[in-house]
Amino acid sequence: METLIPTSYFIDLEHEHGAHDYHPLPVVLERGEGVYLWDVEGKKYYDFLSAYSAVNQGHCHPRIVHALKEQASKLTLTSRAFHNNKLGRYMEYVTSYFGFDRLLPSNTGAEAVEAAIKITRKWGYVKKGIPENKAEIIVCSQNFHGRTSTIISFSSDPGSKNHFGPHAQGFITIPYNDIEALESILETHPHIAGFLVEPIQGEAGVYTPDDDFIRRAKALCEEYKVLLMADEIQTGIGRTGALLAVCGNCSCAGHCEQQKETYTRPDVLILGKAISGGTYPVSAVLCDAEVMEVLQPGQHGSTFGGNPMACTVAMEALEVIREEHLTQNARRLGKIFRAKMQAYIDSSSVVLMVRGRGLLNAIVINDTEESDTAWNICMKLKENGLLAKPTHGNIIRFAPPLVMTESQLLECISIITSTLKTFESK
Ligand code: IF1
Repeated sequence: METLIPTSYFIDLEHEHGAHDYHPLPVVLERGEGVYLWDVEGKKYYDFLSAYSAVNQGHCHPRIVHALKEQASKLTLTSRAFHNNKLGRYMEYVTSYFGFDRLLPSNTGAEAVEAAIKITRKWGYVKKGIPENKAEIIVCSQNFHGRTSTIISFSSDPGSKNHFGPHAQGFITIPYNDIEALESILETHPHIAGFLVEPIQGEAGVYTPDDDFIRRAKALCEEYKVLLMADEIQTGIGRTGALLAVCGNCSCAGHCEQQKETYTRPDVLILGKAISGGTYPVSAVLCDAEVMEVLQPGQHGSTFGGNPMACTVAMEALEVIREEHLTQNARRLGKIFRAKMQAYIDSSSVVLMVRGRGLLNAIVINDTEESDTAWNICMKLKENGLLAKPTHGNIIRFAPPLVMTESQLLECISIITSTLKTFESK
């Protein structure tokens, strides 16, 4: 029998030797399979965070792990100084999968957002005729697009932004879901190159905008010759019950006739997280040739961008989404989840509401942002075998892997509601 090393040992090591840039739940995980995680003491959990929607295909999906192992034993990295036999196929596969001409490969989500900002600015100068260094990009308050210095420059979260200045210029903030504010800025600011937006704001607390927000934003972008930049790093790859959150109500896993009505095609699509099934850092920027061609050799790149491992894993991970109908499963289970939670909320004093789309949902706890009620609920959920974490003080995000079955979901709903009951006022 292997000697069990206690949870505290691992936590203490991190505390003593690492940056304190997170406040994780006190659980130390060592194995994952599908919707399950196991900690170092052998306790089993349902994963209701999916590494912030990176593990849509479930932990250690056998097909993705096999692809990873195969490629790892052949060729992992060449850099872009030379070609490799996976990148071209990957570019063809992913551009066809999402319906765009060109793909820029990168590694983390923030890196892809940064690349999208560079492409959009240069498009503004070269194609729209914006005077050099005058390009502006509109963003939304309560946004989350990553942690790099440029990106936090337009964050509205003091914790993400303060004391990391001087901040980058060229960003204008409007309230989320406010079409009138967007139009007002477009009318009065001639140097706008892009509008960067999350189709659903994940970190802000799973804020779903009005159904026609993205469509109307796209129409305004067309009218004012501005690029619509959709950050689908968290909402993409089936998470919201559609291939992309900008697909609206269509639940197909590709491009179909039905989608034409509900699909709002962005000019710049930013992907990350689940594009690799959570097995390897992979992100991408997709756009049509007219936009991507502003990038010329030597003007962008990265050591690992487009490496054979990333390409191989991502193609398999996307194939799993399609072949296992995970988008459709997320749509169906999401409806069950919100209906069952609403039935509980109708007689709850602890939970104010449930909101979300597909399997990206959140509940709002009836307490202040500063309270630790949501945290305490998550601690109790952990004891009861389910892992979730608050996004802000009083909001708990629920985002299980899309491979979850209905019976597993019903068991999780039972764990969640029975745990919440212990917090109801007597
Ligand atoms: C953290 C949040 C989620 C993202 C969107 C870009 C990125 C993310 C919509 C950057 C990343 C992660 C980052 C991680 C926690 C998590 C997160 F809480 F930070 F905001 F999911 F909501 N666009 N989100 O959600 O991608 O560079 O991380 O690969 O930084 O704490 P990344």
